[in-house]
Amino acid sequence: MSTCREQGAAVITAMLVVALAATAASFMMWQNHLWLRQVENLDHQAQARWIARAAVQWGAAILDEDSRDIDHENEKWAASLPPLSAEGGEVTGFIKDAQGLINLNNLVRNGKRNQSDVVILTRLMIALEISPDSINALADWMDADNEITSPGGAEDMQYLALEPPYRAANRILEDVGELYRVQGFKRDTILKLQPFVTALPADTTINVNTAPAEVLMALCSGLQLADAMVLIKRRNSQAFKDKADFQKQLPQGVQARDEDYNVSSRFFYASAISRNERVQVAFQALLERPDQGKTKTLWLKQIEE
Ligand SMILES: [Ca+2]
Ligand SMILES: [Ca+2]
Repeated sequence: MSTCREQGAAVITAMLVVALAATAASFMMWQNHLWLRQVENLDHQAQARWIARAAVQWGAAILDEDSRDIDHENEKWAASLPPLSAEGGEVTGFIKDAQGLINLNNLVRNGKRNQSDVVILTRLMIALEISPDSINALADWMDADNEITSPGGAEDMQYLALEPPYRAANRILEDVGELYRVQGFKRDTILKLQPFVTALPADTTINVNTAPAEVLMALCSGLQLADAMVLIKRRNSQAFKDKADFQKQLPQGVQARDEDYNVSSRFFYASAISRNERVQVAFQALLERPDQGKTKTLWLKQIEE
C-alpha cells in the first residue's frame, strides 16, 4: 500500500516538475519574445533618431543656400518638408524663424537689465493681460547682481526661502522652460507667453518679416492689432525688403527703435518627426546661421510628444 502511495506521489511530483518546466519554458519564451520586441524597438528608435537628425542637417543645408540679406516665410526654408519615406518609415519636418519671437535674454545684456527690452516685453505682457511686474523678477533672475528690483523682483533671498530652496541663476535663460523657476511665472502665464517668446544664446533683433501681430505690437509703440494685421497682409505678398521699407509702412505716430528689429535672422528652430514601425520620435534643434560660413546646430534634443 505504502509502495503504491509512494509511486503515486512520485508520479505527481514528476507531473509537477513537467508542469513547472513547461511554465518556465513558456515564461522564458515570453521573456525572449519581450526581449526581442525591446531590441527591435530600440533598433527602430535608433533608426528613427538617426533619420530625424539627418532631417535637421538637411534643414541646415537649406539655410546655407538661402540668401542672408532677407528672411521671410515665402522662402524655401519656411516650407514644411512633406512626409518622405525613409528606411521603412517616414520623416517630416519644418523650420521656424526663432527671431520672429521676443528673445527674453535681451532683457539682460552684459549682466545688466536693458530698459528698451523691458519696454518691449511690458507691451507684450499688457497685450496678453499678464501683470508686467514679473518682468522685474525675470531681470533679477538673469542679472549679475543680488539686488531686488521693485515691484515684483526676486533674488536669492526669495528663492532660498522656498522648499526646496534654490538660488537665482544670475545668468541668461537656457530655455523658456526655466521660467517655471522664476517668481511670478505661473503655468498659465508661461502658456500665454510661450507662443511669442524665446531664449536665444545671444542678443538678437526681431525679424519683422516673420513676427506675429502680438510681437509687432510689442516692438512698435502705438501699433494697434488691426494695423499689425495690415502689415502682415502686406508682407505676405511682398516682404519688407529692408528696415527703411518697414519704417515707411508704419502708420503715422507709430515707432520702432532702429536697433530692435531687422528683416533677416541668424537663429532658426528646426523640428523633425520620424516614424519607424511602432516608434515615433520628435527632435528640435536650434540652428545658428552666421553671416559667413555654414549653419551650425547649437543644440538638438528629443522632445516629448
Ligand atoms: Ca533668406
Ligand atoms: Ca540677479
